[in-house]
Amino acid sequence: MSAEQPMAGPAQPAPEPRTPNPPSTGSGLPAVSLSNGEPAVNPDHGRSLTGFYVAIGILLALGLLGAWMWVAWNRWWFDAGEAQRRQAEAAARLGLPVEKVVDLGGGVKLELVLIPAGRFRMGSQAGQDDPQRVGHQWVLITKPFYIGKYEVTQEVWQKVMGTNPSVDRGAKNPVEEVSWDDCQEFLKKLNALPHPHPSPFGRGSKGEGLFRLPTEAEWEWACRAGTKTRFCFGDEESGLADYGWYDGNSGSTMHPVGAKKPNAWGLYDCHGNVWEWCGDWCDEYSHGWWPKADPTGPPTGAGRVSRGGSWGSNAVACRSAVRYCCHPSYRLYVGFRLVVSSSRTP
Ligand SMILES: [Ca+2]
Repeated sequence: MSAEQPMAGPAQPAPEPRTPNPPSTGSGLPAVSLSNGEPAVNPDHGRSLTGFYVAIGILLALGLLGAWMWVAWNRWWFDAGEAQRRQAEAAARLGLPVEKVVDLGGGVKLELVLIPAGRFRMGSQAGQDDPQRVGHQWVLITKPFYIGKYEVTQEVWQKVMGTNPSVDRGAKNPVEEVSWDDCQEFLKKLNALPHPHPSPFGRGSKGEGLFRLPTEAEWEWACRAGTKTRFCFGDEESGLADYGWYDGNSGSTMHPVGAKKPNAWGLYDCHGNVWEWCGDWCDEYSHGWWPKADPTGPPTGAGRVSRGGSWGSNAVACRSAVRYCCHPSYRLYVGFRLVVSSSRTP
């Protein structure tokens, strides 16, 4: 051993080869390697791509489902044939007639029409006049109800109250000059009438079967009869003269009920003749996407809602969505229409 020779140290382990055996791809085939020895194909790459495509597929399916639901949700309106089919179906399920006549005696009758449950968008839509009041609210009407085929007539008011406050007199004219508060007195007396019971539903423990004013939502649902247009018959004011009395055809006076065409559910004079009180206090619509079920308005307010316009209103004020808010003691040009609600679901 020479002095230049290094001293032998402890034995060093043999270095690992730079190119190990080709890693398995799991398929039994070796992965292709680059010159530095790293595999060119990540063994997890195929699974990652599969997961990516599955995720994209799920997202796409959810997107399509959401789009379909959005379209289906917004497509709430229907034509006259469908309106009548739903009305007949509701009557069959309840075992009640579409039209019900309540005899008050002395030849005075109340005629009622069954309105099915349903879903709609209440209020004005963009482009339907009255831009400062464009508003809407999704509403669910969860139970069918009966509503007056006509505005309450003077002979009906006279029969129940023994008086007639109207200025333009006529037995078949709608009663007018009645405040919201006056209507409450009328309802008390009507609901207290003795046997034969006037209610078509019979009475429940929570007020079902009693006559009352329609809610604002019930009124508009009944007036629209499946339409989303400005009027129950369409958008054109030129058609209004066939369906109601307004300042364009009334001759500045009211007219007997039922002289014009009904809507698809058989209601007369929803547009014009007299404004019609609803039960609700006035408030702004919620504008949200979450529907309100059988809304009854806010608990308090300054004015009660009336709907539909009168013989003295212009065509715009007679639209299905127009709402007019008045103090409960207000009387001018205002009458009302009766509702009887059911405790039964459709
Ligand atoms: Ca009316």
